[in-house]
Amino acid sequence: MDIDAFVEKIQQFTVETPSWGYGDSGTRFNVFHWPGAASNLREKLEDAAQVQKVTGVCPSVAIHIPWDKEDDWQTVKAYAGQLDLRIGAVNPNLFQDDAYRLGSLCHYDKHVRQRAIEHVLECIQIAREVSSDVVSLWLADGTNYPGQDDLRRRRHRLLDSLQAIYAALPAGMRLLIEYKFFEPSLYSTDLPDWGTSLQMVQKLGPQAEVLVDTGHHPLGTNIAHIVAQLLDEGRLGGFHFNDRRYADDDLIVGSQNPFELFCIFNEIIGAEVECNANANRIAYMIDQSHNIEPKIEAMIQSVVNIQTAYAKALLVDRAALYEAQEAGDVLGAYRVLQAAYETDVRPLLAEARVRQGRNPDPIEAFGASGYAERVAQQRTAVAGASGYPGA
Ligand code: RM4
Ligand code: MN
Ligand code: MN
Repeated sequence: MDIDAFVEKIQQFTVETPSWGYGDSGTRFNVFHWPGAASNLREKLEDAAQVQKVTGVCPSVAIHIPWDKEDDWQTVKAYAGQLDLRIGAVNPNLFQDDAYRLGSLCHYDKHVRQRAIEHVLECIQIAREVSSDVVSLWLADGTNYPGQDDLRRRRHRLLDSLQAIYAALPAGMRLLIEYKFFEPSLYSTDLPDWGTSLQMVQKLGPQAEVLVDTGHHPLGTNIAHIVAQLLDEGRLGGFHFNDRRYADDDLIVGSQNPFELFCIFNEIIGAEVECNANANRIAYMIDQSHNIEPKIEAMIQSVVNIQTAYAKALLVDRAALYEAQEAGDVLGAYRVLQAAYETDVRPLLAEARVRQGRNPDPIEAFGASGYAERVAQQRTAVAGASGYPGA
């Protein structure tokens, strides 16, 4: 690949940042206030605009309802536009309500299920109003004890609820269904893995796809393999990128296992060069929460780490890889990947930024802008303003 083509690919590859990554968040034990952390959607969008300014590849922001709920979505849409942003995925919240103690879409009580369905329908309406084409769904549903509820009946309720939601999707809007193997439920989770999500989306129809959150698997799971299978089924809707060491740690993307991220992109680019149609409509989103690190810088660092993994995967010599694979040359094939992974792509990424008139180092550019100090002075902490769990 020549440098112009490479730079163009880097510039076209976009990543969505989450509104909730800009607000205060916490652990199970405390929510730590960060000086200047955004406390409303307007401020979150302003912060996201800084990330876009220094990276040039983050033009959209995912929102979470009701954390980001506003009365006038046209004004929100216009404000995002003024900041050179648009609203991306709309995330319903089916976990922070006392009614959902025993579940939402899978609850035994049809009134609770109906309430949850209506909330998602409201999110579909919001997505229409802000011209977003993605609604992404994560459920906290599950059980804690054997026998607590009938697992097959829960599955039937889940499918019924999802069908009611799917029926309300306008043309062109996608419903992304996220899975997570445990937490908050500890005995069974209604959408625990990619297989369950895939079965649900296949039953629903072509506008439903699977969302892979990289922090939502048992330790040791090969996520790149899951990605390959979803691509092959044409059902890989998007990602929630973050990194983890133990559970759903929501750490800076690529900070713990950058090689895993590279292997994921290797599957995607491998599919893309073979003209897999799914590979070109993946929603790349970050889902991370910062407790001890500066939020905007952490978001920029994640974007840079994603770009790095993507760039390295672009450099894989596909012909050599194919040849080695077809010859059963195990070490040769591995060395093709290793050669790409060990390439220092920082000068190439810097070149892509410079060609767009940006600072080659986005973190440095953000630091030099003085924005973090400015908002730390101007913004006052609002108690309970965070939307993040535990907050
Ligand atoms: C979940 C999941 C969802 C996110 C919530 C806050 O673990 O990752 O995507 O919206 O956390
Ligand atoms: Mn997620
Ligand atoms: Mn999560």
